[in-house]
Amino acid sequence: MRIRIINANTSAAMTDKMGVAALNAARPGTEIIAVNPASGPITIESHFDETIAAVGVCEEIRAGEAAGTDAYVIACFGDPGLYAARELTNAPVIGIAEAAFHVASLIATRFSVVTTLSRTSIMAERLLHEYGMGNRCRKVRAAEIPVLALEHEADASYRLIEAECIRARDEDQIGAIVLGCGGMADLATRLSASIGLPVVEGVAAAVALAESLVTLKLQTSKFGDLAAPPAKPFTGEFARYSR
Ligand code: 5HY
Repeated sequence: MRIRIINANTSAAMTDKMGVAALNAARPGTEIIAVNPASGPITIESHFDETIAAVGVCEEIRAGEAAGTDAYVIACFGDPGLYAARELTNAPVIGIAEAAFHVASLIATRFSVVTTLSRTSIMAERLLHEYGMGNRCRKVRAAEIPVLALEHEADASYRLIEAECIRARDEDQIGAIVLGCGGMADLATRLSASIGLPVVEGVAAAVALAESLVTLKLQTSKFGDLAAPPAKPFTGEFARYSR
């Protein structure tokens, strides 16, 4: 089966890292195609970034449809464009935040999220409520590092994330930690060994769930709101979406 991992930001180094994490999680024989939009924010650290990035995610779904794809993963922790993406394909589409929350809830009664910036914590909190996972999460914590620091200052970033994970373990009465950024895809094993708790990373969780849905022959429901969007004219820059 062929799974398209869509990093919603345009940092190619982060896309490559997610591709490796996805391949490590995938079953033998699963083909992983890791991509990012051609245009958009280099990182997603605001509501504005997220809104612009969602258009790029939709473009990558369209490209994936043309190439043939069995399942999609939206690899950004705000799950930008998730519902729009589901309208554009019959294949399953899984966001890394929703995958990580669900997987963590299967191995622990309560978990905490460790993300990059306090500013983006609100996105994880909003998704927890939207997905009905609010009562499973004790706390969304921020290590206070910009997303690009995960690439450029990897060692210092790791130490800050590890320190926040230790605080979560010691203060939150949790059984697991969810990493709240796609750029942390390479850190789960090392962190888990260091802090002694299961650490759930969304790219791997989403790949495993995507493979399961394909195996179960379950596709996105086209009954109701996830049916293809109604055909209509689009104007200006978005005229290419006219049908
Ligand atoms: C992410 N931003 O997963 C997010 C999440 C975050 O560029 N990729 C981004 O808040 O760090």
